[in-house]
Amino acid sequence: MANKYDFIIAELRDKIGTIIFNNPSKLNALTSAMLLEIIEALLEFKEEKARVVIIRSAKWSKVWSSGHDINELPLDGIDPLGQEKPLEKALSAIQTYPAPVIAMIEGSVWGGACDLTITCDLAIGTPECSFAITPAKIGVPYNASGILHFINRLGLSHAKEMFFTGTPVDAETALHFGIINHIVDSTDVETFTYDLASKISKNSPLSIEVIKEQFRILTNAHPITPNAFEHIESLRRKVYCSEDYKEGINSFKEKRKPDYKGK
Ligand code: YXS
Repeated sequence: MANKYDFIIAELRDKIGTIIFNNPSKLNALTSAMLLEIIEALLEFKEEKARVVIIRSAKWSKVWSSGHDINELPLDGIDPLGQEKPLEKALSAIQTYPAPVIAMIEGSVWGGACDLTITCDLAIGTPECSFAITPAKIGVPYNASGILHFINRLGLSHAKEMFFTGTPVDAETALHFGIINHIVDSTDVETFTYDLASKISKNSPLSIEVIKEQFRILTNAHPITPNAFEHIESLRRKVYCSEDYKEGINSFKEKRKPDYKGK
């Protein structure tokens, strides 16, 4: 499979697909262009009937991904995390991919990339990996589907601690919180991850596909009333139309600490 992408490398071997982030100059920030390439690569793997997909950064990465490209966060009153956005579409593509997607983590993981990690079915991290979900740091009103990913994966109290503090958790804590399934030394993490993928790839793809879809349906089975949804959206709109939202993004761009006023 010839690699035709600019910001990722896509490989397929023995029914195992691999997506390698390849935008080191931006610390693998999840730009729209990179996210659309991830979606396209997953479609390719689906056509090739890849039975497992591994998403990773280059070997020995210090930063797995610095999260959503902050320069692409809108400042004009548009929802930064609307369902039509490439990040949400990529998360949905991972959730609906008809086989397990495994995140192999080397380095630090930030914001939307942390959501991407826990949206994958499994995650393997090295002892040096860390994870931070950062909307509170940047003043972003995270969305309900993203918060549900964290509740489902980490449980309420761990999810609340990560969202409210916005600070990175280390590999041991990430294992305790359920973000990662295993901690494996950097020298062995590739062998471990591909052995795991190979084991899965030899099981029944039809059975795994329907089991994964049941996990997705059952974990998303949180019916809320239209009023509740509209209430959430009106609260979120107040935040992404606030001065504090602009302050969070501008302070990052100006490389200074934000001064939030609560309005
Ligand atoms: O100064 P230059 O032009 O070289 O650019 C710097 C950074 O501005 C840039 N950069 C980013 N640009 C856009 N979006 C990003 N997420 C981003 N992260 C970094 O990359 C160049 C090198 O960064 P620098 O000098 O800070 O590197 P470092 O090695 O000292 O520090 C690496 C990090 C990752 C610890 C640091 O760059 C950092 O804290 N980045 C922001 C991580 C973060 O908060 N990401 C969340 C993005 S917002 C998001 O994902 C969601 C919307 S939410 O917030 O809701 O979760």
